[in-house]
Amino acid sequence: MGSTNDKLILYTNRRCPWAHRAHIVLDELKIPFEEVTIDLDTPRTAEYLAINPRGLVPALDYNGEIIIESAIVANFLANAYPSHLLPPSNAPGGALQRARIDLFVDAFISKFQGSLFKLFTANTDEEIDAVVEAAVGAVLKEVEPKLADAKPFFGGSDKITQAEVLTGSFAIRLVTLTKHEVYPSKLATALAEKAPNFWKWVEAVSAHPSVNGIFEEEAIVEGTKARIAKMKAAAK
Ligand SMILES: N[C@@H](CCC(=O)N[C@@H](CS)C(=O)NCC(=O)O)C(=O)O
Repeated sequence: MGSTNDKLILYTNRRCPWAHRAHIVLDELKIPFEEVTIDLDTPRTAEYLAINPRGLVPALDYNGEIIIESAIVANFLANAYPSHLLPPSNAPGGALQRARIDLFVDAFISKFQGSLFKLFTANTDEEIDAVVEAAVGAVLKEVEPKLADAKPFFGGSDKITQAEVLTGSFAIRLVTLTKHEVYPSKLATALAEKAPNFWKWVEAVSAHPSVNGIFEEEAIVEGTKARIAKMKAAAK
């Protein structure tokens, strides 16, 4: 169980949506921590590779023990510091609600977010339209129905939950990148029109201070543009 004596160090980079998950959970739980920024534009130092041999962010140092992988870090923190984010698994209906959250996150990440990676290499209008159609289709099939009772957050909650901890960084990027035409704006228009539960939820999540508090809009927009240009150049 987490305590006020815990010493936490988060190795992170605020540009990274996976690391952003750890920031959301730490902010929501009001856990003090030390933030160490890892430069992702240069090779990882031997010092950082000793902390995380995978060389990725985030990594969490929890009282001297290293935990890696964003979902594992975020779930560990939500379990160690019980809160509104996750019901206890032994509470009535708790295990089931946790399974619903897991299914929602799985659908969002593997079906919807996964389909967006193709935007990075889509060149023609036809290719872009095909990605938008697949992404909207994935939302309608697997995500929209799971948000029918969102109020405005998952499972009828008025506070964010672990579902938003694990998807919020991608929701805010969806709003921001379509607004700046880094992702096609027709993706936002189609989602708002065809998947109203989803779009209402996306907007509520993006407006939440635990989600937008560390979000550096300009840096994310410019960084994503640069990444897309690099991937398109490599694909030529
Ligand atoms: N599965 C990992 C993914 C983390 C990840 O891909 N982080 C990226 C930044 S967004 C990274 O550290 N990239 C460094 C590199 O590839 O050199 C997680 O969920 O923590």
